[in-house]
Amino acid sequence: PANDIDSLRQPLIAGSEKVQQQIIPQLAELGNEGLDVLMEFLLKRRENPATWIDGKAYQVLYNSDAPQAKEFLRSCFPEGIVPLKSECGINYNSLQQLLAVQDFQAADRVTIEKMCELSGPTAVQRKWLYFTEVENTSAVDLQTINNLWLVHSEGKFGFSVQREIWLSLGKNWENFWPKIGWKAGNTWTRYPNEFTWDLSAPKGHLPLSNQLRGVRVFASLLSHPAWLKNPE
Ligand code: UYC
Repeated sequence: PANDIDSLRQPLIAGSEKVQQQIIPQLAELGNEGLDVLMEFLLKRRENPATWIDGKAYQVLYNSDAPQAKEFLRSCFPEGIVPLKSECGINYNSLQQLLAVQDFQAADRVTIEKMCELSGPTAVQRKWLYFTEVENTSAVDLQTINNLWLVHSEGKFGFSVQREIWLSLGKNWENFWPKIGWKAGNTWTRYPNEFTWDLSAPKGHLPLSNQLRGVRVFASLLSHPAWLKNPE
């Protein structure tokens, strides 16, 4: 195992994302010494914004029973690897924890709830948003939610991913829906069972945004100035 570890450490640090993606699960299988390499890796990279590669490494540690991994996360990353910044005093720990265990369905529900919380008590009670509320939503908070999704989904899920696809299609909704797996032919994908709640889903499949009341809310979300700034 010592040899295995040494032959994996270097490409983990210096390899392409594709190489790193393959090495992380291999390290996970090597027990405590593999976990040590992943901890060292996360610490080295902590000054930089977390990427989905950091997310993969973090998830291995988060989902490990090893006491050393638990202790490491408790002392170095008690709130995960994405800074949970909020301008509205909102706590994103529950979203972070659900995404860390890849419970995308529960994370999607919490995302809808947090989006309502961001807009205030009337939206919380209503359980859905007006597009004017979305326009006034904090960019910092939207970036936090988005970064959590990105980092814990191999960069596959998140509003900014949906926005890129939407823009690439000239904002054409009818082309957009099938692309992200929300519609097939004339048939909307049925909530919740027909959606794909794992990484085999098409890019941009999650988070969901109920289209029952029209596309204006979603259009506002994808046009929000939050996506013009580089996420920190
Ligand atoms: N649902 O079909 N959706 C719900 C989606 C539509 C409907 C929730 C997404 C089409 C009803 C979420 C799609 C439609 C309810 C989503 C989708 C429809 C409901 C839970 C593909 C019928 C019960 C959160 C675009 C043709 C609630 C919430 C209600 C719920 C998401 C029906 C996350 C992405 C047009 C009847 N659907 N939704 O908002 O309000 O309740 O009656 O988008």
